[in-house]
Amino acid sequence: WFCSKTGIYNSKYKSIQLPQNPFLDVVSFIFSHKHNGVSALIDSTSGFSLSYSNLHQMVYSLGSGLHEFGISKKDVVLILLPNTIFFPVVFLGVLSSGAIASTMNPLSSVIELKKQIVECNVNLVFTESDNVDKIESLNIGVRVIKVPQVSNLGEFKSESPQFDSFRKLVSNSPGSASRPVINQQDTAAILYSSGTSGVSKGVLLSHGNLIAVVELFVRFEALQYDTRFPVLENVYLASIPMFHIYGLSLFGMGLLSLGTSIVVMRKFNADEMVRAIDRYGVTHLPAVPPILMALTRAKAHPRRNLGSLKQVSSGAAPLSRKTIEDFLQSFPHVDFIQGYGMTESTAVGTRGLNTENFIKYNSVGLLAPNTQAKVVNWNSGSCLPPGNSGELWLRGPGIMKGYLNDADATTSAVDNDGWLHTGDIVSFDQDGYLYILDRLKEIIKYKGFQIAPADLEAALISHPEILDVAVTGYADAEAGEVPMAFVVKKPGTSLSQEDVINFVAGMVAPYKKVRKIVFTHSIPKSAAGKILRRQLKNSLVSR
Ligand code: AYL
Repeated sequence: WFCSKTGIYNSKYKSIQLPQNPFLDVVSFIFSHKHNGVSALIDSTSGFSLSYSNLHQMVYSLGSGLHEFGISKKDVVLILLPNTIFFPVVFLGVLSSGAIASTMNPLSSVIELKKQIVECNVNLVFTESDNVDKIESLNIGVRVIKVPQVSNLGEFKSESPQFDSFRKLVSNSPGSASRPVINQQDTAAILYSSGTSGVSKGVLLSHGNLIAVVELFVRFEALQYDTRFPVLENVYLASIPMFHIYGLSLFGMGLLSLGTSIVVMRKFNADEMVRAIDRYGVTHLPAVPPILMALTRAKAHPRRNLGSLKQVSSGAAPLSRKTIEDFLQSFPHVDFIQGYGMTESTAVGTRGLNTENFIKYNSVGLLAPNTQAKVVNWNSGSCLPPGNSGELWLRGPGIMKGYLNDADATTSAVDNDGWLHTGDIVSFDQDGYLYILDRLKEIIKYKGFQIAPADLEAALISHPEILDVAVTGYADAEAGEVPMAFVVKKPGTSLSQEDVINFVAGMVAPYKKVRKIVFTHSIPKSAAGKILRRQLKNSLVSR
């Protein structure tokens, strides 16, 4: 699996034959897998559910009905929704129409919304009532389809006119309109990520990329575990968001090809999570580090059972050894694994695999099938063998098409040979297991969410009393990191730390808020004008 001549790490798994037909879309691929699953998506608070046949009918109905809203192939539809059983309906419906889905955190600010709508040239937005005003305030004439909240389904069923469009879209009999021809190379989704530097950018993912994650991550893992955890008996809890690639791969796509049931939580909340696990007999919980901590705390509660859990996985951010140990002490019988991926690799990367006598909790696991890696010394460019640390490069069918309207960023992220330069510092061990050691790139990870320092710097510098600024991450036990800003004030101004925090809070989604401010006299920069973030971080230690 490691070739010392080329410096390439190959997956230890046998490669999987991906569909060869160039005219294939991910929705047809997902629904081409037959299974006997009944309940597809269950709302955690009300218990309201969509069966697999409901899902199939609604997806194709929505897909064929969208042309009545002026949507044709390659138009961009924004999905501005929290986790809801309707998220996969809208996402897959949009894709089956040949249009492109762009996803976004529904708590985004008006400024962030406008940026994405304009950049992606969005034609139509699906959202819930609470966001309609925000979109209308932009005054850019984009059409909005209101999606009912599951907690208010009564209103939907009582034929309230506000949901006419949605009702009409999901209740056509599918098959009435002919389906467009979609090529695997066609763009299917635009998700946002900053990559290794700069502001957040649209990541263009093709139908082929999405087919890759369905097959190489989600189906592969579930089928590998099938003898221990039979796929049709699995009940997943969707507490991580579907607008992000991790939740989208699982709950918006891959698991829906397997017939498992997914309990959907609108937003992460520790008490509700625990209630939902016991109420629905949840067996599988894909998580991020803070969710793991919340589970460990919940287990201490004598009235909670949580005995149904069979597998918990963590990804999207570093996990401390202590968090893993505490978790395992509370849940000795739960299979725990880590996974690693990026938006730019469509979440295809590595996943842990435990067998009875072979367990490596601290590792993020083995390379997915059909996936290759290199570990590259960032000074010399040489490729390193197991046991050495360097930057991880990834190659395989999950690697994105590129960034939207940004050829320069694309070429610096994916080189001519197809290698994605991840910006993560890693090493492989002698068994081919990967360890994430550090980050070369700028992004801040707050509870697994990405925050681009450049986005916050742009917001801060627009303040009339701020001369210069640099943003970096500050270690936090619960969130992993929180954004911290070094601010140079204009002389003679009375700006307080609180003023700065409130100023940014008005411009960005709540999770992106700057939570710590340090006033300083100057920002260290390289000769080329690049902010020296490490130096700034280190300066804190020596203060
Ligand atoms: P993005 N440990 C440490 N850092 C991680 C891990 C991990 N397990 N997983 C992701 N990261 C960091 O685009 C790393 O810096 O996608 C990486 O470059 O929001 C960055 O997060 C990517 O952030 C999977 C597959 C989780 C995918 C994911 C989440 C992908 C997050 C589990 O099996």
